[in-house]
Amino acid sequence: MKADSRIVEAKVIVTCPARNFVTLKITTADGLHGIGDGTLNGRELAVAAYLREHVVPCLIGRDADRIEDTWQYFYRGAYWRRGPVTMAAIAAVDVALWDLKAKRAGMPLYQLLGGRCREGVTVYAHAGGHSIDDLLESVAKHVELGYKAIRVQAAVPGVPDAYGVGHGTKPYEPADGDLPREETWSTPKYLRFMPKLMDAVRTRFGFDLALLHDGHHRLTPIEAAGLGKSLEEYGLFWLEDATPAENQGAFRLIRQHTTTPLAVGEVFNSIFDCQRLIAEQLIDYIRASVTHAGGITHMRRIASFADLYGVRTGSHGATDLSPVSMGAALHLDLSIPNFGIQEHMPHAALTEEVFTHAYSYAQGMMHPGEAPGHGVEIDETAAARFPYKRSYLPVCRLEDGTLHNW
Ligand code: KDG
Ligand code: MG
Repeated sequence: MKADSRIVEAKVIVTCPARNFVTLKITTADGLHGIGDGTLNGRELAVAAYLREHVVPCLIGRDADRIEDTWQYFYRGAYWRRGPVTMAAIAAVDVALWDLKAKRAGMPLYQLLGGRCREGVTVYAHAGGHSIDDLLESVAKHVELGYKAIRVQAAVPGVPDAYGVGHGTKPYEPADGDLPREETWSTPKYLRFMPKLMDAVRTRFGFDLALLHDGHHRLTPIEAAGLGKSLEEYGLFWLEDATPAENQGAFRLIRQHTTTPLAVGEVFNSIFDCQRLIAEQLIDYIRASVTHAGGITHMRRIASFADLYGVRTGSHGATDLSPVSMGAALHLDLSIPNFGIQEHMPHAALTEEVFTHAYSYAQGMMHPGEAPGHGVEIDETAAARFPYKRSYLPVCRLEDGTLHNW
């Protein structure tokens, strides 16, 4: 069949198999298709409408092979640049086009991106517990599964809702409210508890295991500096999102006080969100993701820029990024020189009924597989069985009722 890469259809699929996902499926005149993820947790329908109302009409008739030009068309051409909704929509288009191009070439995406730089993608898992003992059991389970890097989070004594701990026996899933649930937080209690937690984990598991921790934006810069300092002896792989990063200069203060490696960026949507953080070497890992930072095209730019300054990638990979995002991320991770680590939070069984994938996990590493494209497909009939369900992330308040960063 003669290749004809004109786009004839672009469909937005919203589905909720265990949680909400927004998928864009682009089909070309010669019958090939590619899919991209545009999921923005708690704001899914904003991206779906942006795609349907403003992007899809411009896609029809365009040449799917012109990936960079299409990226520029929707970024530069729209006049209104950046922002999570815009950049997730651009990402959905971009990843679908890379998927299409790799399928057309008959090769896995990582080959098109330059080939592999390593044997596989080292991933970190999430361990969490309602107490330190509970957390240690969760770490032990993940060690048994072969993980060499583990994020540790536990309930903080006296704090009803610490970040990263599931409710009851349910797996951790924060977007659980028809309206935002309100959580309560105490920074002093958390700061007193953290060295005890790390000490318990190191005492039981030694220093070979890479340990990560997510502060989830709850600290001021000076509090974050203190935490980094108090955890230095435990040799963390990284301390994540220690303080909000709208003010990139805030990280200078943390850096001046501690050698604990710093990771930030899961909420970033543009290279300009991390320009200063990277150029001034204020962080060690950039956590931007393919879905929230403009797709493979923009993530490659961020990674190349980071490489100039010795900053490595550590992409966000929570379950609110669809398997399409995970597939695309793994191809990127495999193909760039300055890959650091990839987050791996396995999707629910229901999610995997809708999304099939070529990627796999074994012994602490993932591989994107050898299927042409990014290797992830959506079963539209299965997707239709799970209609959208409004779900919000929680909001967070301090003990005196002040609204805080969740
Ligand atoms: O949408 C919010 C989640 O993706 C976020 O809370 C997960 O912080 C997170 C992480 O590091 O995976
Ligand atoms: Mg995080």
